[in-house]
Amino acid sequence: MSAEIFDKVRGVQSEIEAAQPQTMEELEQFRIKYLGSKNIIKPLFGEIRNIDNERKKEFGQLVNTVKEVAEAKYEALKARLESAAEEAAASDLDLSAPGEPLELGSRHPIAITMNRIVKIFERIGFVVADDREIEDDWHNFTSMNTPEDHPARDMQDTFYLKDSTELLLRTHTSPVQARVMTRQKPPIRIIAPGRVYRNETISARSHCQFHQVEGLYVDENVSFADLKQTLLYFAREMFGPDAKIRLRPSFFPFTEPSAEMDVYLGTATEKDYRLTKGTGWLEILGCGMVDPNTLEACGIDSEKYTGFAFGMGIERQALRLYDIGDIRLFFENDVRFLKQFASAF
Ligand code: 2NL
Repeated sequence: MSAEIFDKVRGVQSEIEAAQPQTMEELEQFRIKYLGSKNIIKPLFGEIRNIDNERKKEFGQLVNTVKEVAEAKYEALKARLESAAEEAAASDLDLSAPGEPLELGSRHPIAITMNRIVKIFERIGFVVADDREIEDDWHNFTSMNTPEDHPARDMQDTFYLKDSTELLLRTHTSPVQARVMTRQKPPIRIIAPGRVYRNETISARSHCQFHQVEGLYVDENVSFADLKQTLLYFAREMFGPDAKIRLRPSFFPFTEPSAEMDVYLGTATEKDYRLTKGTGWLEILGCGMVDPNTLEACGIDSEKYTGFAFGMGIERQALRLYDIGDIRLFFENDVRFLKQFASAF
């Protein structure tokens, strides 16, 4: 009786050793038969009760060996079939095929325009200043001589952070300059480009986020003549050597006197006629002499120092530069729009 059962177990072992699964499917059949939950080795362990006592140990070892042989064979076959599959996949690789093209990005038209403006001022000694977009009420409004009841401070016009009357999204880059003035003594000659926010209904002409470049020059004896000459230089660099400018009286809380500057484009082309509403003049920035209240708020002696400041919106100039009809295109990031702008900046 014992000998017969021994032979049966050895038969299973030979069967395992002879098996030649060629595919993952055949290997799975092998696994189910010898290692699965209903495998044919398991019941062999039960046969031990039919074995003569003196051979029980030998039998147990034999069945264990068969089980180990099945496990080892399965692992080896699995590794071999997997690496064969990888090799097959690798042989599909055609090293002579042309590579995927590396798409080169391009600058955003707002960045191109902003960089152009910044470079013009850098050439005459202005240094770029940068700071946070989430500002406090003091740096955005109070230091800028903007009274409590000014409409710009209204919840309707400015984005305040949730549950806060103190923190807001800056409405201009002036707080960057306020921060420089509070920590640095004159002479100060800085340019502050950046993103700003206003709570406005989005349309083709206006958006709740836009970009600004502001400039500030504070020193002894800075005059309105310095402001005017600096802006004339800017207009000639930006619009060509024949550019003409005019200053119209205006009002800003943070400057006194204040002015708005127009550049003469003429009406020769249909585009210039349309942009200037037939006048030839295009409004491009606001400016003025820094209000003494603003200098004092930022810790600068307004008896000793004076300064000029100016601010301009970028979107409107970019719309003009590239003849774009809708401001929303700047913020949608549609690649078909963006890839039309190439620039060295
Ligand atoms: C506009 C007008 C302006 C300023 C911005 C300024 C900054 C400091 C002190 C005083 Cl730190 N003024 N900035 C001055 C005049 C006009 O912007 O229409 N911007 C789009």
